[in-house]
Amino acid sequence: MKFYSQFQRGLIILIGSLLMLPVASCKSGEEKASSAKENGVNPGGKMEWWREAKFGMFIHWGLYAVPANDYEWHMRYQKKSIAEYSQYAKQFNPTQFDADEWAKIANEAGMKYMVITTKHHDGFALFDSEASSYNMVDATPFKRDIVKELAEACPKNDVRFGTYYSLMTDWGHAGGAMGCDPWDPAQVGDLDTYFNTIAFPQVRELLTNYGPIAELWFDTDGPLKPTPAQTSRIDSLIRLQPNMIVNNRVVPGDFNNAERHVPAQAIFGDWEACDMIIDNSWGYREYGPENVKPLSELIHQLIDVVSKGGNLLLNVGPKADGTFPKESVERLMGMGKWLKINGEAIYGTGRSPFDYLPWGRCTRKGDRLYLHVTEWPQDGDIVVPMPNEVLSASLLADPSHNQLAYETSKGELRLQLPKDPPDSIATVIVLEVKDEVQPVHSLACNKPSFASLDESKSKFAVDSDPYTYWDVIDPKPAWLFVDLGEAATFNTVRIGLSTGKIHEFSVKCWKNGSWETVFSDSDLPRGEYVKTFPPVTSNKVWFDVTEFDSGKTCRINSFELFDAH
Ligand code: JFZ
Repeated sequence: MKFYSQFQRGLIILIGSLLMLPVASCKSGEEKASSAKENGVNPGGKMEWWREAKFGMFIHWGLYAVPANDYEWHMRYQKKSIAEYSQYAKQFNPTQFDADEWAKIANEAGMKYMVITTKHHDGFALFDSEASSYNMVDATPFKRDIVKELAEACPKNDVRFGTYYSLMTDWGHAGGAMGCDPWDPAQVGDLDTYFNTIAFPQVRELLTNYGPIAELWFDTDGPLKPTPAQTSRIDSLIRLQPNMIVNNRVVPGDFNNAERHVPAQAIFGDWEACDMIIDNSWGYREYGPENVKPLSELIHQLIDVVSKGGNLLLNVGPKADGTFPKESVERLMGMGKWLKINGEAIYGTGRSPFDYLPWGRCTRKGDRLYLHVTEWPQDGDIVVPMPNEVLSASLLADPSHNQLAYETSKGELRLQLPKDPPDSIATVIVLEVKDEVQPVHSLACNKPSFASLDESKSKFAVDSDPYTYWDVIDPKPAWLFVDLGEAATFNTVRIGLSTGKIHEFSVKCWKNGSWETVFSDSDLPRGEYVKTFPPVTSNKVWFDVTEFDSGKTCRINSFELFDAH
């Protein structure tokens, strides 16, 4: 350890002990038992069905299904000209496409809505468009309006219909690729002209010709944002469908978005995670069995997202012949089967009052807690960190509601489970409890903190908001220090990284006048990282980041400590 950092640490501890910084309370205290309230949003309005729905189908389909490599970014990755890439339209003849079949699969999977790429970045529209003949009806031998057929089939199958539209990016029309570097002279043009002649008219077509649009998912391939004038044009288009829910990627929308990772912490407000069944590809590409995510991973992700207050939009990339990859259908049927039994613990539920549970996740509806046990306990017991009186405890899958044995002591509930899990992927226990369940947060929540750089941001790693962050920046080692005040016992560290690469890191605690290493580890994954260790008791914790990619932003959204068992 270099003298410099030792010295700095001593100084920080001194300052930390001297300054009794005002600390905002993590307890909101008045979390009421309604899904909207638990998720930190106002009940009612157009979001209601969406908050109940929890699970939707994302579909990425377009010309890129023909080459079936480099997925939906094929055109840009291969630097194909518009003239070259548009040749795929002549081969795009999905004779096996059956809108009713797709909607039926979504329904059987337990999905309540569908969002399809009506036009992705390549600029090719799956719908009949007056604004551009580069569309399914005018440019392919198939000549059918995919969007119309799905918009009609979805409601018949109890699935709401939504549209994805790449608004800021269109590599297939002049001006639409100005947000990235155009690679074909035919792409060069004026962005405003593209908006006025292609994007805005097409969005108008989508919002007027296809009945109610449940969700509109605007996209961009980069950082390009609309100007205020463009935003007001977009707003007036959105008003064509006042009940439509809009994502926030391009304009300030109705919900937040988490793409291909679930943050470690729960998110307040309405949010949606999107992810894929076949790894690393939204649009269809050739894949191997190792690319298909296991059913357990997909079910766990759905539970994780819902327990953190969000919806999951799970992607299918159909093949050029119009069918879903068979493994995708298998996984979807598996999810539907699980939801048929356990749907009560998903639909219409709100986020967990417990920020971390070592054996699984929790969702909540009214005075009911749903415990989703994903790690079946070796000793047969699970602990719920609450003192509430239990009125009933049974397995959700058990129609006779046989009561589980439990005991309460020291403010905790200990439930005795059957020896073997009734469902090896996730078994749900329904608890009916008296009184409101109080939230249990990280021991580090809103405690005074310091960091190497950027000092002013360290508090964002220990607040309860996963959207705020502390960026790990040079010089190395970068570090974050948390002063717990009173000594606390903890056996779990959870870290949420959203971007960048952290190669080497360790957590230390202050013990008998020196820093003791609690653990060291390498390759911090994106999303949720959890490390458990024998309980340690300390009042000061140090998170050291010794090796990281300085070139790319390494963003720590959360650093949490729990005493979990
Ligand atoms: C975009 C598209 O480029 C991609 O092809 C796909 O459609 C996906 C769902 O959305 O990709 C993004 C957009 C935003 C982020 C990451 C990938 N982001 O904000 O992290």
